Amino acid sequence: DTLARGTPSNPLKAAEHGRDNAVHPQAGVPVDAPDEEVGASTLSEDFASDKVGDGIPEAGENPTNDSLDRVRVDSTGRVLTTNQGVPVGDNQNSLKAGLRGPTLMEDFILREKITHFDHERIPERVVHARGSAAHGYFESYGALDDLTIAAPFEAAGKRTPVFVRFSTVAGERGSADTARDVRGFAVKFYTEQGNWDLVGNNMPVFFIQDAMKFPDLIHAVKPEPHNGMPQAASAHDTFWDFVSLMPESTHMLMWVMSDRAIPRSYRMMQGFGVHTFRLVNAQGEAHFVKFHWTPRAGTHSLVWDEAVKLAGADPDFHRRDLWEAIEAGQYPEWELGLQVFTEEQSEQWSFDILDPTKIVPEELVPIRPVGRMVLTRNPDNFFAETEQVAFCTAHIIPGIDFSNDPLLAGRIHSYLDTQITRLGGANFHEIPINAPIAQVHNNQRDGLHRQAIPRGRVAYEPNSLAGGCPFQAGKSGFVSYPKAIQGEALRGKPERFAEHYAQATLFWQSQSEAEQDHIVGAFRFELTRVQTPAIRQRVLAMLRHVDETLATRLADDLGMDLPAPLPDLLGDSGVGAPVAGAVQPPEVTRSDSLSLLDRPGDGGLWGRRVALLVHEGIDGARVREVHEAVLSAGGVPRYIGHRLGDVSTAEGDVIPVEITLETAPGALWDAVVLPEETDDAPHLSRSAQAVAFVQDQYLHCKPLLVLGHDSALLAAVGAPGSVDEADGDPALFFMDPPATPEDGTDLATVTAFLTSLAGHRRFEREMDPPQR
Ligand code: HDE
Repeated sequence: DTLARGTPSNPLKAAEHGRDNAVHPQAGVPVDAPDEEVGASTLSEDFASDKVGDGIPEAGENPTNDSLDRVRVDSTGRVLTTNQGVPVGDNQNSLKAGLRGPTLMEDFILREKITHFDHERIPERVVHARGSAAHGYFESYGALDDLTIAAPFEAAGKRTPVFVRFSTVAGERGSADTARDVRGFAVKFYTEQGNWDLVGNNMPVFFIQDAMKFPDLIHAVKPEPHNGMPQAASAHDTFWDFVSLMPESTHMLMWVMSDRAIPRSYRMMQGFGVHTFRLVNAQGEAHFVKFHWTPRAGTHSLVWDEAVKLAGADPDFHRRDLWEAIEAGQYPEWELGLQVFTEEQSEQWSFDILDPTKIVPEELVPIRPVGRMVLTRNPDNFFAETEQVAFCTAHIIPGIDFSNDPLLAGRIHSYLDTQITRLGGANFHEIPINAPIAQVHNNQRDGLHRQAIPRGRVAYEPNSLAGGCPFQAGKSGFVSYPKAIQGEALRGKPERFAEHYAQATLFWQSQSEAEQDHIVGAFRFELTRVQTPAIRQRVLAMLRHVDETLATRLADDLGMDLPAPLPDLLGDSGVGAPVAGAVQPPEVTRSDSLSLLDRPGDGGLWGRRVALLVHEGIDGARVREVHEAVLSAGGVPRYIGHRLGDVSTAEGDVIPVEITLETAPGALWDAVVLPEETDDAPHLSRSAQAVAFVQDQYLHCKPLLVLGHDSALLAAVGAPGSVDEADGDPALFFMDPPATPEDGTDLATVTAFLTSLAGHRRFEREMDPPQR
């Protein structure tokens, strides 16, 4: 206890608590409700900090810190020891019989060190191996008594500590972040009623309807077993072979081929619980619920060419982005929303709410905002926290319950089971990052690596020798919702699971023109990599059920004729058989909320990265003013040049180059600021690196700002090179030169540039399909 409160064994850790953590989540204790309007972000005024801000909170106030502080280690000023605490005199040389003689068996120091090293690795997660995580809190907007007794929703302003891990699915632990893939969005709530894990994805539906097919799906998407290729990619035969034989995957394929699969940042994607869950209130009444996380920074994506280049330029792109935002005190934030509905309502719908390949359109059930989640602290240690955290769908708390979704049922088993292999035994709940802040008392005993030291002779219940303790909680504990169950044991699917295309069509029809272009491009890329023509044909045959324009465009792009729609192609072989009987028409055929553009964010820059290209003789005053404007708008400006070192400005002082064109190519930046450059005085337009840099910025539809009326560099990449030619490009800005030397910088143009940057990309510039 003395260690846990106030004196963490790592005193440096306190310095990593951000300002927003000053009000710590205390288990069960509500904090004052935020003054501002419900849902309004406090972020913009709240990230005044070098690394951490002021108002450093007492370590240990956050209840998750108690368990973590107990095991934190800081070696500052300490002597090096063995694992038994024996001080080590020489950590350079093994013990030998004579300086040139054999090393001795008795060198227990060498043997302990090497043995430990030999066992450093644990199996990676079979899926979602690549991920990044952070600590933070969930804050409830108000009491949800009418719906649930779940602890996080108990009172307005109540904060519950969370640990959140984002991930890709298919790639191995060391794969690149920007692969086209689903993203995991897993949240562990440490409540005083135990841990609740909401293990979701950034897409609201899934490929398959039944857990029975999960190993098949994953075997199909993972590297092919004979040659171990390709890494972190669905663009290969086995994946498309499988999904084209499983028409139920059509809806999810639309999401995975959309820009959602290449997010700009973990901070800029939605999260979904996917399955229907239940909320249960104090009266034992249940409602169905779908969980939605919506980012304050808006939903924004990369373009594919950029994602490919990022995989080389910085495979840690998303990991770094999350880490740096939190270190800078610019805390990522999401709003939690619920879609709540009754069983009776859901019985009327054309789709089954137990089918995880379906959404409940927001037009049918609007989203009710209930709280916000803010991530405020990076882990101390990647392995101890991010790698060892164990999320389990089975971890629910009183007030929350499952539905009969058959995919969810398989997950309830799988997550607990997989940790036993991955974390080496049944006691993984004792690993500090997994330990609940609620106390654990039961009669489970022993197992590998047991930490707890249960006292007394009683390890059974009922007992009299320990006064009956630990005793059952009865009605105040978790009580399963008494759902009615009927029917025979049989293998099969409910009727409404049979329709696979209506919501895929809904998704397609709800996308903007640019998003539709990107979907066609993604299918084309993936299917071009597929080697077996019959598989391409089957995918096209499937897409004919989604939209004829989509199928025709794709057939065109692949140089193929349109095949007959899928069921004919599959014949009687089964899985793709046509839907029997009349299908109820969909309630909703277009939903703006399915387009990324529907959630542009709050207009902030949210740490977007801006490159300021500098060279010898640059207009220093001007570039510094833009630097300042980007910084104060919440962006991250960097001076970038050919080589490290200083460049002299026209005014005679210097600007230090922070990073080079070679180490930080165009894909790494959200926008670029270019020097004024005429044909007579070329600075950068003769540099291959600068040309490639600006070409990517331009073709990836990012905002560009020129510090004058001319840019020979832009002209060199085929873009409008002067203010007179730039008409009609909404993301290309040329600053007016000062009329007199005393005139200041053209700040109106800088502001327009920054507004464009907050709006992310302008796809008017895109050349795929080719411009007319
Ligand atoms: Fe998972 N999934 N999954 N999954 N999943 C795992 O658990 C599984 C599914 C998701 O950051 C594994 O601890 C089955 C849907 C996330 O640590 C494993 C089925 C959704 C994470 C597993 C599904 C997810 C996992 C691997 C179908 C979105 C990463 C390691 C029946 C709602 C959590 C582990 C983290 C991880 C099984 C389908 C999300 C093997 C059997 C649907 C975010 O247990």
